Amino acid sequence: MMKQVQAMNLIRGRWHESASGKRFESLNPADTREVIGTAPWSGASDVDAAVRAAREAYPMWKAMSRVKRGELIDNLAQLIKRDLNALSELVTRECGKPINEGRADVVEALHMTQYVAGMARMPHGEIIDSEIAEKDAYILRKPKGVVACITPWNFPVAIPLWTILPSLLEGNTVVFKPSEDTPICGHALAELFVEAGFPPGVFNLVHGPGEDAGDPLVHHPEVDVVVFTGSYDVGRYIIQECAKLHKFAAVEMGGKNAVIVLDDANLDIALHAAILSAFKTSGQRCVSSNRIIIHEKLEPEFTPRFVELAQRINIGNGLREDTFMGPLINEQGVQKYLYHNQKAIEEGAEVLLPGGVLKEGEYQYGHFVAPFVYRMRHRADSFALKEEAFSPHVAIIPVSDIDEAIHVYNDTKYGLAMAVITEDYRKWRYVRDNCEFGVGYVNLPSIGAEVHLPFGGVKGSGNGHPSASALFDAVTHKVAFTVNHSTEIKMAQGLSAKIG
Ligand code: UN1
Repeated sequence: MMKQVQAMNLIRGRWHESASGKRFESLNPADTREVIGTAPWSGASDVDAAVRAAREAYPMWKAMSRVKRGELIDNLAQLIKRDLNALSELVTRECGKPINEGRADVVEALHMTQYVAGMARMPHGEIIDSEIAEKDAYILRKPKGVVACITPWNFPVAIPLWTILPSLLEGNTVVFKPSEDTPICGHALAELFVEAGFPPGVFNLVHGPGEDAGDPLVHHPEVDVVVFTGSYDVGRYIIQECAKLHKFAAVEMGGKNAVIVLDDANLDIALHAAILSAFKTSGQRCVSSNRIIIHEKLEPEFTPRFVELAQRINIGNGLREDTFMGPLINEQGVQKYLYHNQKAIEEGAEVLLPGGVLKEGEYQYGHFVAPFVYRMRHRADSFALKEEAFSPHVAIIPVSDIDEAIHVYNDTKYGLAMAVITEDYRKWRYVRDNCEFGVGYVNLPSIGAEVHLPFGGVKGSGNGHPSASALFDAVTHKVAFTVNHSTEIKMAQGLSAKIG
């Protein structure tokens, strides 16, 4: 058993306990007898100290050259590379996903770090002509101030860096609140920020649950921007609270994504894409697909093969290289999975794989569940077909043509990821133009986005401010700036500049 980590809050470059002195445990979801570590249970006064530190560091940080800020981010990239294996293992132990996925999480974090460091030397504004020859006009970007980054457990290294790094490069300072399910990954990241040489107060971290630490952070008057990735309910609450306080929020929420298999699909690609979309990360990505929408002509051949593959999936401790599916994150995750399965049965699902909680042998101390697969025609009033299950819960939904496939895809409150399987460019183009999503794929799974693309959805999946490479837009103001180099004032739009 590895040594337990004593995570701390990081405020103004120093490690702190919470004011209450209370701590909470982070357990390994594959074996809850293993305590990965403990973290301070923070409240409003800890949040206040972190936000004040960020506010005080802001003038110094935004005055620093953007290229210098980029160099600190490059230092961080070197450290992530150095610690890649240790971080990957920590991700797997703390959030349960298989080691190959733990590694992909850290590699994705590294890619984001390299991308943002490189952006430091890229053009950062635009020169644009004025109507008046003697005026030079520019579009500049200015930072917004203090950014609160509130992130989920399922990508405990990558998603924090999607949001923290663009904020920092642009000259904002940051207060980071990692998920209470993965505080030790958050702590490991904070240690690297310190080692990389970021000045005190530029990057701060407070641990704790949403109600006690997240809520005061969202409401703090000195926080200018809230960037959140997580559930629909919390995201919606954050948007509403920020609107009342006149502060900016960029939120990424859930999805009820789908793989759409059209009548001309290559069946092997369809099967492979469907299995990866449904079961990687045990269905716990916001881009996981709970739905396979398939043309009824192919469905009878597809379904038995899909069920056979789903049955063969290796479920176990993620530290084993041959594990395909690790545990769910916690008991609430298991309850949510069971609730969705029960709802599907009540709504008339034809159950093809009964799934269920695994408790025998090596599963005894973890939150392991098996794939639940069912066939069901779409129903507008269904809960199971329309609400996110965040678990290996998969509906196979037969449809009679491409228009019905598009209608079914769109008939949820979400609009995040969409994958279509077809050999026909006219068909994928039609699907692309008529489905509502933010991340789309052809002949691929609905998972697997890369950091230099925007990441975000429409409808209930987001509020129009995508993350990853697109986050630069959320954490900067585009400023118009015009300079007159004549000795006279001349106005645009033919407006007279004469006085009297
Ligand atoms: C998430 O699903 O929560 O597209 C983020 C992917 C990853 C990121 C997923 N690059 O699967």
